[in-house]
Amino acid sequence: MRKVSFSLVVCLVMSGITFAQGTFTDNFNDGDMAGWIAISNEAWELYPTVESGQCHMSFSSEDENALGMFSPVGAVSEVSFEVKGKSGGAGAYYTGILAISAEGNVLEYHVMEGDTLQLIAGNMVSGDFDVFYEAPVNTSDGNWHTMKIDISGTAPTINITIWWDGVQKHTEQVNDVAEDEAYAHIGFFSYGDNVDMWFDDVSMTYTSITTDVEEVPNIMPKDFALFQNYPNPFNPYTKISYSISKSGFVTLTVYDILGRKIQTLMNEFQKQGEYIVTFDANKLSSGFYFYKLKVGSDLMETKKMLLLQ
Ligand SMILES: [Ca+2]
Repeated sequence: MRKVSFSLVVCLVMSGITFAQGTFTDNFNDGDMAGWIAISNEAWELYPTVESGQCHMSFSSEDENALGMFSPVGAVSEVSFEVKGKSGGAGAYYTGILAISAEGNVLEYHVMEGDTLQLIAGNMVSGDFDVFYEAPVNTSDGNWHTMKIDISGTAPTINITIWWDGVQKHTEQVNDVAEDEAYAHIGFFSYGDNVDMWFDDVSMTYTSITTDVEEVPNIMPKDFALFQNYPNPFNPYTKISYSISKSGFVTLTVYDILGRKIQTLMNEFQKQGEYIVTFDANKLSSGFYFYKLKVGSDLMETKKMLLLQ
């Protein structure tokens, strides 16, 4: 059962910046992962599934591959994210929490590797990774292990702390974060040759930040709809339509398979109604892309589309 609580929405209008706090939980017991953004090596077209009330990432191959899930709440800051993980036996090179900045280029954290817990902080662009070795742990013991990451503070200084089974394993302060890099997409993933991992019981508190908005309309989840693009697959044009039943600040953004922002199709205050936007993928390569509609401060929905050049 996926549960998004908007009861904590608090609006502080300061210099055109609006902060909205929220919580998100998912125990996958309803059998779906609506709203999650699944990621995969696009050549494989393999994605996480929901089985027996748990998220399952599984494949067997000698070719390294990765499966992952970004949380439905989009790029956030001041976030505390926790998820349980369990190995089904085949193991994985890396399994852990994924944190990628809103610009798609800053941080990735791996929480465990094989039978040894390692903490790896890296830059997605430069490829530079610092490895922090910790005591060996058995991730193939069939037991659930809890992974948690906190990202606190605002640009230019943020603090990142990681826990493993409730024990703090790593903390660091980053002092040169750009404002739009302080927000991160948070999720979890597995990477390796043979992966058989289960995840469950996601919980998250976060702050989403919107700039240049004077007020946040009171829009409930049923008050907007994002429709599947048409045509799909497409080459190179497709139309994306959505409807909002109350006025609000609307952003419609296209991301690639790694969560990097490709194009902002809409970014303005709109009145209630139905809207159609044409997406031109003429300069993009074939593959899956995601489009995310955000209405107000933290109500959003994501859908996947396929470009075949
Ligand atoms: Ca469950």
